[in-house]
Amino acid sequence: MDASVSSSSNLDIAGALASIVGANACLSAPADVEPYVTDYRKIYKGRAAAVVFPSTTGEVSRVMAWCHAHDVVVVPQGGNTSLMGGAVPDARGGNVIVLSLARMKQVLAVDVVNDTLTVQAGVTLHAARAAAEEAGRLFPLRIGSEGSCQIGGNLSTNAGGTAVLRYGNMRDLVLGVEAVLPDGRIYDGLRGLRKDNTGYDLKQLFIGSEGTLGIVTAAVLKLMPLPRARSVALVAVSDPAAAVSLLQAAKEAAGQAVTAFELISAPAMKLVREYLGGVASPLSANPAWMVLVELTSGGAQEALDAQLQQVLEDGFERGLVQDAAVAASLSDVEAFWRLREEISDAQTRTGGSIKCDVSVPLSRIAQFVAEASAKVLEVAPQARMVIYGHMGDGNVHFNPLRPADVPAREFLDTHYEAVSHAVDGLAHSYGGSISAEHGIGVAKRDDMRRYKGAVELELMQQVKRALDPKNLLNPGKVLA
Ligand code: 2HG
Ligand code: ZN
Repeated sequence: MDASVSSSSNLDIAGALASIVGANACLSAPADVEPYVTDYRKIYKGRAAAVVFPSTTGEVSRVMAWCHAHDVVVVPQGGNTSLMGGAVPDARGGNVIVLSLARMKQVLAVDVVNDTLTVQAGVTLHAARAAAEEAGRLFPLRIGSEGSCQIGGNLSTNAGGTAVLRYGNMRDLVLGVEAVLPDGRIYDGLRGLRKDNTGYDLKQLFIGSEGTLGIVTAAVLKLMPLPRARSVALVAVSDPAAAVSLLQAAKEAAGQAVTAFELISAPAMKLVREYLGGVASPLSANPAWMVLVELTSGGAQEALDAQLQQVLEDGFERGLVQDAAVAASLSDVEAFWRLREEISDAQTRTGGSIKCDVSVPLSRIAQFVAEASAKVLEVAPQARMVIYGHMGDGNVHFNPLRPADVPAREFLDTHYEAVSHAVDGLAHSYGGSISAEHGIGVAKRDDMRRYKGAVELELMQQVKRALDPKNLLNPGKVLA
């Protein structure tokens, strides 16, 4: 089937948009359109008449105004790394375009006095971090896809990742946003202020709303001091309860220095080691549970190493730590992190992963993991229990995986519903969230309706109608 379709009303969409962005910045041949209508896991495949690549906010505004006038649906796209199908159109086709922010990749300003970085939306997370570092500062958002994901996508999904424990998620890391509304008007909130109580904080509407209310075109990000010291250990623990106690101890001993605290189950570790070609484990045995702990500080490396050592020794004496491997060099640090960050791609490669991205209060997370595991194994006894993630902030990726001898499709068809309802339902009953950091997209849209209150859903609908009355911007994402 063709990835692109001609418009349903003989509208020359590509021609009109090419006149705004330039012929080179508008694709309409099916083979060119194909990568932009397929999500990176190749689960969602949609259709679009064209893909446009504006390079300025003015061009985005003119594209939106034209699409609004002609009832053309616009699906905004950053690095296309969404796990929830949030950045690709659906398969209906018709008058639909993808608007890619990929050409809007200018770093607009670095202000080391105000500690802010102003970027266009298409700047990759990697480039934003590099620009900050060049100025001797840290932009602290850290996620595995940093080479391809873009700041606009990070904002529109309120991205989290591995350093939320210390620095918060994207919502906490932004001071100002510029966004183009569905009718082409520009919301100019590109301010670098830490205090501004002048009415509603409208930028928050565009953060986490997955491109359904406006298209983020630029942002002012917060910069932090660049850590000078970094100490990392992979630690074997008996179970998640021991991991939580170890985290408490680490926070008491090292306070703010505790930057990351990632849980990894044995099946997750086994999978990623195989995926990476059978790399050796830094630990001598194969423990049931591990945590990857990272401390960072602006002080001396030796002092931080000693602090981590002390936390591990105390943990060992209290029976919380069974074994630990401390990274002795930068290449160890990178190798340890690789084991954690490649788990997601290892699952994508294997196929047949039931993605549950849940959060619960930290005080209940150990009990949650135990109860959810038991429930999953009741319905899918052979599933590989790939459980990992940002336990330090209460978020686990609870992703039961097909057994090696069961085809992906068969596993998903048989177990997806029961497993995801069991895990999400339990998370909800624990006062948790069914999507801690991956958003809703289309994948969790119908599930969300089960768990959100009627008033909350109605308010969301009202906000959507107020900003996008024609339902032309990323329709069907987040809300039906
Ligand atoms: C991670 O923490 C990402 O690695 C992806 O959020 C998680 O694939 C996943 O479920
Ligand atoms: Zn994650």
